[in-house]
Amino acid sequence: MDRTEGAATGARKAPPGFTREQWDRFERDGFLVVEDALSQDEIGRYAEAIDRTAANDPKYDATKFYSPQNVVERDPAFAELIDHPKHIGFVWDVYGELTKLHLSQCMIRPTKSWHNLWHPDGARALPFGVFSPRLPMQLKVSYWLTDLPEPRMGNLVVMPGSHRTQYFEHYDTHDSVPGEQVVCVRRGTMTLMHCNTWHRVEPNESERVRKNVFYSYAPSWVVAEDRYTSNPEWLKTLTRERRILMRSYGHPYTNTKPPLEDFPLYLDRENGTDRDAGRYREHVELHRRKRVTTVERWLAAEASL
Ligand SMILES: O=C(O)CCC(=O)C(=O)O
Repeated sequence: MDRTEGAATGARKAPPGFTREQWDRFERDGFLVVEDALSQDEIGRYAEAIDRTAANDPKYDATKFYSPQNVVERDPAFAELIDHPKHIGFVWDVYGELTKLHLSQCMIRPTKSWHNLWHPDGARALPFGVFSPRLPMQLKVSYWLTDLPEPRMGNLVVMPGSHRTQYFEHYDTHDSVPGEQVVCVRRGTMTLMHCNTWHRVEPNESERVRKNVFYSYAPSWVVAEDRYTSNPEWLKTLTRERRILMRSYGHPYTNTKPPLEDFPLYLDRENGTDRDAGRYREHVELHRRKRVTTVERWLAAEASL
């Protein structure tokens, strides 16, 4: 039986995610740019949240690179970004019902501050890509809150297609490499990066201070990057989806097998159902059912061609 069961949990349909063309580009490059994702109001609100966070932090030094983590707990504007409708559907297309916020971070990159060497995200000694050579075990969303029209403004630099290799000659250097993409963006742009994509950061030789946020997502069973669990009082202030996405479980294995009340995270965006029709006998409970992700469906269709 095909059921629509949002009413019991208050679950909502998943917001829009990848178009097929966007997914193909993301798979090809390990990187995707979506311009004008944020309104001017949102750009202002999130930039102000970064300024507030810095102003409230005794460790902040305006001359230095600043990148606090688990910022969702520091400011309501950052909590709002946990499931921002401009990106959460993209993430859900990959991680489906086990989506977790892996890291929330804001960044300030002033003139001549420290900048990263070439690296992929995640484990180095045995990278995520060894186990998951195609799908990202971690997906990094960024909202760019400063115009970065030219190189040497503290831009992110990616090597398109490099997510398919475990080795990169320029690892741990600042080398400028033929074929690299210096990410020059208008504020309000969203980018999505595959964790295996090799990337570095340009020096900031401009007078402009770069501000952005990074929100990474992963399957719930990958250990989060910036916390063990979240403050229970703070969790109570969140909406249902945001609370689930934090995956603040008292026992570690619950990340692998979340409880029934955390399902569905979202209803199917097309037909509003909480389960895939015709897969299981009726008695199998929702949290014990595998549900096919959008990306999985696309890969399966490709494989059967
Ligand atoms: O700041 C950036 O553009 C990228 C930072 C980075 O390399 C990282 O967080 O892994």
